[in-house]
Amino acid sequence: MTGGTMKMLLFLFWGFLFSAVSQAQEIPTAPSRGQPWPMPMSYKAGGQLNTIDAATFRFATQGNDCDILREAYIRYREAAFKQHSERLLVVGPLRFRQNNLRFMQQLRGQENALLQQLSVQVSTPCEGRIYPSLESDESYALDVSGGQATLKAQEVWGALWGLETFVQLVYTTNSGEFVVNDTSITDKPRFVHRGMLLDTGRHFLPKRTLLQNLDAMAQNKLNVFHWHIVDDPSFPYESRAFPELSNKGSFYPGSHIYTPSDIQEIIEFARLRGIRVMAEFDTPGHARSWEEGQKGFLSECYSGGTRNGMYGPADPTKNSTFTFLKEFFTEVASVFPDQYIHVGGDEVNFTCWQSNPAVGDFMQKMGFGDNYAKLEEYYMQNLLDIINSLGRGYMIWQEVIDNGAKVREDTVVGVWKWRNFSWSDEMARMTEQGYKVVLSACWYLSRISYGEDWKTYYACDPYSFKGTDAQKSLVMGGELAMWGEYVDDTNVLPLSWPRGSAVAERLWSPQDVNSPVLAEPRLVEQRCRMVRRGIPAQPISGAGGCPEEFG
Ligand code: CP6
Repeated sequence: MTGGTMKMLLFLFWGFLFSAVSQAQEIPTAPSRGQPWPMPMSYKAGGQLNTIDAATFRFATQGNDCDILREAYIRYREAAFKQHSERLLVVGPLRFRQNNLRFMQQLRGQENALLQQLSVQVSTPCEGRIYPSLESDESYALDVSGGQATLKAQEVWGALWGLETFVQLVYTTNSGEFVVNDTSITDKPRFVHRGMLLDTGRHFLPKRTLLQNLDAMAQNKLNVFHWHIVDDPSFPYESRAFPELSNKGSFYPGSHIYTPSDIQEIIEFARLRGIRVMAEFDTPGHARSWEEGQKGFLSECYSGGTRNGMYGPADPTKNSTFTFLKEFFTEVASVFPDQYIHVGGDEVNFTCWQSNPAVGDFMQKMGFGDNYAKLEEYYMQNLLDIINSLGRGYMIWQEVIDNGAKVREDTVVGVWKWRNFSWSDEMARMTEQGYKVVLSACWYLSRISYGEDWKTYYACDPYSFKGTDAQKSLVMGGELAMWGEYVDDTNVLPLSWPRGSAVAERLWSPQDVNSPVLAEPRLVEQRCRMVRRGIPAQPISGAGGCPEEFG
């Protein structure tokens, strides 16, 4: 038997089986395929199908047009039709496929409507270099019915998410047709800050992987790339003003660095997807790598009255520390356009400061006694004043507030630590003091464990703390965190996806969309969709597969 005959027989067999199954089942009112992730605020879908001809389908802007939309159409055309139809199309000659389609249509008792375009209407002008922000309107409405499809959004940011949703609704029938069910969606995010932390200080991540990850974030409607760019082990950020920082402090100078043009490209790529890039330069702790190219930035540690060659946190006793920081962050503010800069402030170890006699003298002079939290507060206060003078807001880790620093009222506090057995206490404490908070304590995806741990991430709700409505309104959202100790280019994407999708739905969808049982089939489909669109997303349920995973 030839391969061709074999294929045809197989096709006939599957066609027979399919028709038997189809006749036995009710036509579902909501499709089992083409379901969006994260779940929209309101989602209604009917059994009526609209067929799309990939060759002639178009996105049609009504009114406001801009580069963001035009670029998105190019991406989303590719994503919509990058499906397994090509695989199935090779099975059997054309007349069989057409027969099968006709048969399916008879089953339904009516012809599918032909969907020729998606009309896109954005109310606010979007031309020019506009960036997403905490104030962005991300809402949209999407309707597909009887061969007509419209997407309406106030701002282009909502339109981008609407395009993502639309493309997720497209799937292929067994006969290889692209179809969308009649659908009506009104949608907006539950939280404004839906972030992902990537750590490029422990292991370098190449630019192409960061870009690919931004694509994955957009597929899950995450809107903040929190770039923990440098840390103790390495300083890959190439500074124009202080080139020695990366020349001396990166793992492989010249290759494992982010040049100004790399960073510009990453920010632009993110902007076109409605994603903010918030850089974190963590000090005074976690800053060992800074010392290599900026001698004297860190305090020296002592043993038995003499220097022991070790370094501690940044040295708050010298004026030169703050003149350097002012110049450095002035550059950072010119490189990263986001309204917020993350300045760290976590895990400051006092033992080195305690060992250093000059630090001791400074403590006395400042009247801090032996309260080293006061010294940390002094450092952070100076740094925050610098960021403030640059006209930027700042995000910090929770310890800065724990230590009593006075900060701007629009400060966003990252809650990462479990205190008294619960991060809830910390959320309550911070919001009680009127600070905006972003939760990451329950979303350390870099923690590797066996089994379906996406369910624990899915179950964590940022409102799970005791507080008033006013306190709850200070919750900006959350972030999944991919700390880099055991994460590099070989595993960052599989570890992040689709486990990160679980966090993304928690941050986007209404609070009551929280059943892991209902989520699982949609998450499996989302994972396959990500694989299809080029993201090596790992499997999440005990068994199964995607039709095109080995394509
Ligand atoms: N690196 C930096 C880290 C962590 C933090 N800051 C961290 C600590 C403990 C856990 C997860 C992450 N690796 N710079 C704390 C924000 Cl469990």
